[in-house]
Amino acid sequence: MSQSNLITMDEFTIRETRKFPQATGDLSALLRDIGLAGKIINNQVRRAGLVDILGKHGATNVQGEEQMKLDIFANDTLIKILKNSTECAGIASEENDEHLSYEDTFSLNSKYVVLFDPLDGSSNIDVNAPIGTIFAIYRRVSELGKSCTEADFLQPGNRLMAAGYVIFGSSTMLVYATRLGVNGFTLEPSIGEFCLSHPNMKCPENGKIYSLNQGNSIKFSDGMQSYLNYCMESNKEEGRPFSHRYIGSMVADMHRTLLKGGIFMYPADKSNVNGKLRLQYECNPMAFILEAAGGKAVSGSQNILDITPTELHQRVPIFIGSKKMVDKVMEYVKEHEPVS
Ligand code: P6P
Repeated sequence: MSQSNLITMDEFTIRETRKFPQATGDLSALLRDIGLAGKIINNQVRRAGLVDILGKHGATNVQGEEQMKLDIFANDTLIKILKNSTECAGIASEENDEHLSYEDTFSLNSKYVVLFDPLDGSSNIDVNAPIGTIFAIYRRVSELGKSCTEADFLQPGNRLMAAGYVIFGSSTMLVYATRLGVNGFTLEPSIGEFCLSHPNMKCPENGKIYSLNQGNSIKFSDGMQSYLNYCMESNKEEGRPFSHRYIGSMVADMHRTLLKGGIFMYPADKSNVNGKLRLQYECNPMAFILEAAGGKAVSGSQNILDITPTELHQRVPIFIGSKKMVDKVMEYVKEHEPVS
């Protein structure tokens, strides 16, 4: 594609805004700011190994997970960029115990809040496997002109205005969803812009790839065990219908699922009764994206987007991807244990 045909993310979001005369362009500006943070983080990720940015930071986060230097860099970058944005009233991050309200006049009068996992999959950093930033954008429920409240960050996923991720993989892409659909933008390094490369992304209704950490299977419920047996038994038939793929980086596993179809699962198990992944800045944004692309996302007992959050860092089980595959695994889960 010649550079004259490139549509940058800014041009695209402005065009989308023009479809709605009453739209103010604030969301487009916020997405631009998140894109800027993504480019800055990308710069460090691409040079990891050459600069003193690899390895452990020497502290743990609220989850009790060891923080990597790049985790901290990504978190600090997002906090700074969104503080300088004129569209963000405050943030909540996987790396921060509490939400953060920006107190300058612009921010106090901004109508959006952003939740993010600044660098998901960071255990993959040192082995050069794909990692990513996940973000979720809500309209604040607290009063304009005043500080954000916790309620701004405990909204259900069905109240999301937009959600997306930046994947630092073989190329760097920003994928975001609004209620209008899902679009993907690839970073063109020569001009430093995210350019439209995957318009109107749709998740295939069915797929052949199941993605989960099989190492946990001994702790899975009978329903999950029976589903895995179904996948492996099916492979004895003519023409293997299933492949197992698991990168251990949610953004990478979800990007593949969105593009190729399949199902990603992080179920509850005997030692993690709520699974591992966090509702507000991992499961809800991914569920919003996949449902906007025609996929499905459930916790087992309900749609992810309908869960009313009670804690900022709460975890939920997740089954997400091609609608028919999610329905199939739920048949097994519900057959063996009527979910609450
Ligand atoms: P496990 C990365 O730490 C992460 O939060 C997700 O990106 C990933 O899907 C999951 O945890 C991997 O967890 O237990 O399989 O290592």
